[in-house]
Amino acid sequence: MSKAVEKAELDRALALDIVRVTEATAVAAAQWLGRGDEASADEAAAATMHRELARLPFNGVVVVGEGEEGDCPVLYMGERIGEGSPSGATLDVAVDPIEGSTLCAKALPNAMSVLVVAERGSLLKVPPIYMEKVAIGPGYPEGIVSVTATPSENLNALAEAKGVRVQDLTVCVLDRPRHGTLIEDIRSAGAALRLIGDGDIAGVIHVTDPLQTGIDMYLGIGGAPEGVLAAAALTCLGGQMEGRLVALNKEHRAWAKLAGITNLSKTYALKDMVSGDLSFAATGITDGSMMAGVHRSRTAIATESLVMRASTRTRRWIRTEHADPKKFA
Ligand code: VTB
Ligand code: MG
Ligand code: MG
Repeated sequence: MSKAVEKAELDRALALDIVRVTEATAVAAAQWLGRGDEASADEAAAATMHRELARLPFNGVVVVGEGEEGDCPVLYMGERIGEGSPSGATLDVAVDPIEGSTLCAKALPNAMSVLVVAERGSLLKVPPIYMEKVAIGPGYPEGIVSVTATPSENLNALAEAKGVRVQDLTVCVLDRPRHGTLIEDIRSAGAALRLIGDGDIAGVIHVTDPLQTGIDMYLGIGGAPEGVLAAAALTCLGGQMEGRLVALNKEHRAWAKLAGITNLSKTYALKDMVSGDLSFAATGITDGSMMAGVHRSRTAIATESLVMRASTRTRRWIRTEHADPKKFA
C-alpha cells in the first residue's frame, strides 16, 4: 500500500472521528468514577472504545492494546478493527481506553482515554510489560538525556542546557517502591520531585509545558504501552524521549517474544517508537492539567479533548457539549 493512500486514510480517520471515540470512551469510564471498581471501569471503557472504533470507515490493526489475544476480550494486540475503507489501506491503532484506571476509580486527577491511529508499521509493537523512560520538553540539543545515563547525569545535562541549577528542576516519577533508589538519586542530585500515583502518559506530556505544569523531566518505569502512547504524543508536541523495555518475569519475557522483541536491552529513541505520521486523541475522564474531565448537568455532558497530528504538529483542544446524552447509551 502506498504511503500516499495511507496518508489519505489517516486524514479521514482523523478528522473528528477519533475524538468521537475517545469522548464516548471517557463518558463510559466516567460512569464508574469514584466507585472503587477499576475492573468494571476498564471493561466498560474498552467495550465502548471497541464498539466506536468498529464503526469507523478504516481498516485498523491494534498494535498497542489491552493485552494478548485470549487474555482480554477486546482491543487485544493483532485485532483487526474498523468498517473497512475503499482503498483497503491499513492503519496501526494504539489504545488505552482508561489511562489511569486507579485514578478513575478514586476520582483523582489526570485519568484520560487515549487513542492513536498511525501509518501502518510506524508504531513499536509492545506487549503489556514495563518500560523505563526518560523524557524532556522541546528546544534542547538532541540526545542530552538517556535511559542509559544516571539520574544525576540527566539532570545536570538538562540544567546546563536550560541555564539553571539542578535545584531549579522538577522531575515527575511514578510513586512506586521500585523507584526507591531513583527517588533517592534525584533528591541527592538536588532536584524536586512530583510523585504521581498513576498516569505516566500525562506525566510525560507534562514535560512539554513546564511553564504550565512545573515539570521539567519524566523518569522511571511505567507501562510499555503507555510508553509508546506517550512517544506518539511527544512526536506531536516536540520533546525528547528514550525508552528501554523491562521484563519482570518469565511471562513478560514470553510476551515480548510473541511481540517480536528479541533484544530486551535495546534503547529506543523516540523515532524507534514512532516512525510515521499519526494522530493522537485524548479525552479527560477526571480533571487534569491538560483537559477537564467529563462533567454532567441535568441535560448535557461536557468533555474536553486534545487532538494532535504528528506531520503538521497541529494541536486542537476540543470542548464538546453533548446535548443529547442518550446517544452514549
Ligand atoms: C503504569 C503506568 C500507567 O499504571 O502502567 C502503571 O505507565 C502500572 O504500574 O500510567 P504498576 O504496575 O506499578 O501499578 C499507570 O500508572 C496507569 O495505567
Ligand atoms: Mg488502561
Ligand atoms: Mg494505562
